[in-house]
Amino acid sequence: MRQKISVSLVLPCKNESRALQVLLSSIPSCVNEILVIDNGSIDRTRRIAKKYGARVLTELHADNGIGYGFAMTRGIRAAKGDIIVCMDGDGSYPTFVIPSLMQTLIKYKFDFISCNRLPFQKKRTMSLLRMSGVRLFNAFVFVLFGYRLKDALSGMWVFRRNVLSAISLEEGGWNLSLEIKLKALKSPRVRFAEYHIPYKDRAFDASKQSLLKTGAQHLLYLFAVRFKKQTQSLTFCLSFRGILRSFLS
Ligand SMILES: Nc1nc2c(ncn2[C@@H]2O[C@H](COP(=O)(O)OP(=O)(O)OP(=O)(O)O)[C@@H](O)[C@H]2O)c(=O)[nH]1
Ligand SMILES: [Mg+2]
Repeated sequence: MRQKISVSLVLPCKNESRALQVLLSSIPSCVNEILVIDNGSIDRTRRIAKKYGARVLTELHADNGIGYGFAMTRGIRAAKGDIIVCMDGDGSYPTFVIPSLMQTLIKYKFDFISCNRLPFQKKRTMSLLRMSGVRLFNAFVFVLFGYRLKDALSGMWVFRRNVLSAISLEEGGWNLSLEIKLKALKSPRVRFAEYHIPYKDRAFDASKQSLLKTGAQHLLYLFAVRFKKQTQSLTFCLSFRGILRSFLS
């Protein structure tokens, strides 16, 4: 008899009560466990999450006020499912694609699927600045690492639990999104694919994003990772990055 595969959904959330309510009312039945990782929300995020049966975890670590990566990593480590789905809790990523993502992962024996928002099928569904940023970082990832991604900055991905033994997650802020994809791509044990999804800009609550600041942090991260071996001066790279990051904050 074939064993049922369990699925965990990991949602980092900070003050997302309205979006979370909409998101949690549209979870497909293949999801067995929902984890909401809160980082000091002062709205009804925790209450809404509990109302819909989610496990609510608290992760108070933050990097210049942003705890996205810490929260995501905490949720990933706590998830019990054989397959782990990660996405923003702001309702901008589609929950209805989860069943077909599962099928694709299983049918084609992929280990990690990153969900690409670009190219848009119909009209553009994100700001011009954000879209240009995604294209720019796709190009950086290609030039620096040779990986051709359609969406290097996607906030939705799905992977098998065994991927966690092949990669280590260290980035606490927005860079986690780049880190997890680059590490999965780099690992010879991880079969990686991209899967096209529809995307819409957030409809509720305030964004925690500062696009230019995050863009600068992504850039520093990519260069630090790319050149740490060649220069043999990781300490220098990281402290330089540290100085620049505190300057940018
Ligand atoms: N737990 C936790 N979640 C966070 C933190 N910062 C952001 N998030 C969540 O991470 C997800 C992504 O953040 P967003 O603000 O949507 O960032 P974005 O998608 O780049 O930008 P917008 O959609 O335009 O706001 C959302 O679910 C946020 O609530 C944080 O410090 N802690
Ligand atoms: Mg968002």
